[in-house]
Amino acid sequence: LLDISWYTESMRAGHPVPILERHKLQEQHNDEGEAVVFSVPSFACQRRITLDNHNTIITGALSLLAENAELSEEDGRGVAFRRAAAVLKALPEPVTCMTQLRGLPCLGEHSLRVIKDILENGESNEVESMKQSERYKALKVLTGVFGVGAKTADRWIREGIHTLHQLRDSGHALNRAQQAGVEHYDDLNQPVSMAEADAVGEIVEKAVVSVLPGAQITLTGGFRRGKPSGHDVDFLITHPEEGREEGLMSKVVSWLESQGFLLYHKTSRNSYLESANGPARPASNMDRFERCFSIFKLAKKYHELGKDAGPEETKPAGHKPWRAVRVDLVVSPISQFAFALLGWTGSKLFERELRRWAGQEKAMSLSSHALFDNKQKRYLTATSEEEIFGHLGLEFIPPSERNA
Ligand code: DCT
Ligand code: MG
Repeated sequence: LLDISWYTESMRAGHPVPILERHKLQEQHNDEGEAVVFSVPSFACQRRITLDNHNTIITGALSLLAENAELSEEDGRGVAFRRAAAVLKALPEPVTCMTQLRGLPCLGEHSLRVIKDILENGESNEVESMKQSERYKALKVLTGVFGVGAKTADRWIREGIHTLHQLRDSGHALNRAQQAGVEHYDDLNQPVSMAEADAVGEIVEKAVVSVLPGAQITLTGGFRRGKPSGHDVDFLITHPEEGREEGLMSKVVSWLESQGFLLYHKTSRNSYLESANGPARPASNMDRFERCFSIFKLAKKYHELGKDAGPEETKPAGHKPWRAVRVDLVVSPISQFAFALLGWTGSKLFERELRRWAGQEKAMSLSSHALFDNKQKRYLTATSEEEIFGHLGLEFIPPSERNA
């Protein structure tokens, strides 16, 4: 017989219980007769993960370990910690003892040790000392420069460069992206608000309809998932008539540049999902799918002028009437739009897990261009995200619940 008092209690306390979990949770007591043993499906794309998280101390610690692994180019370890964090994010209430975690997927020995430490001592020793380490601090500072990845940062650290001052004094030749990154360092390391994302959206919309009437833009990335802030603003651009989007990116970029909105831009063929999945897109569309990494010059609103960074002001950037904001633009033909939308909405782990699900459970290859059925040897088309989840045999998860 099921005891679901924990469930009604958390509902009463205003904690939404993920729908998918509701019927999958084994509502039971542990030996002490109190806490619930949780149950969570193995793939993050089977879970509904909203932004309200009942285990922020644990997920924060695991995310820091993931970040540190990624910055040290240990991607396997990074993914393992991300997966562990995403399991904790799915729990309907705070964890109080280790027995509640029995049988949960993706919790390796290392993650369990960290969780135990937090439950017993309120924080993780390992994470606290990592945060204080010179190497971690230097990696954060250097990879905080737009255009600097883990490899470059590591090389510089081995040369004794730990700060921006030391980088400047080192005489290293920086590429165009890195120069822009150093120049706009403070702005780019300050989170972008939803209001700023909207302001950028208005500009991009104006650019897009000016150069191609009928073209449409969609806000993707974290803001589409309902995040209140982000490190950049992501947009997907398309046109309802197949083929009309060809050549659109360069026109949009020229318009933005002529109006003085761009501090930096670099356009490339989009390819971030291809390497892991092979040729999961029709070759004929290769040259149509473009991505532009840019830095916008965004005018500050009247009330923001003079106050600059707000209450926690660290380094006043003078009273300049604008700030630099990272913006990613992607153009997709309408035939691939649903795949592009799903691929660019994230989160990164949710996307990774969707692709892993497709490959391991369905013998399909998913990218932000297409879905290929390896058994039927054909592409499965879709005009909506719902259809793609359907092809994959997954319950549809709306963007606000993809915050794995
Ligand atoms: N994406 C992905 N894999 C990558 C890069 C991007 O799946 N290697 C997808 C997932 C999110 C989306 O593109 C946008 O990427 P980001 O802007 O890096 O992520 P975000 O969720 O928007 O995070 P933030 O709010 O910090 O911008
Ligand atoms: Mg983003």
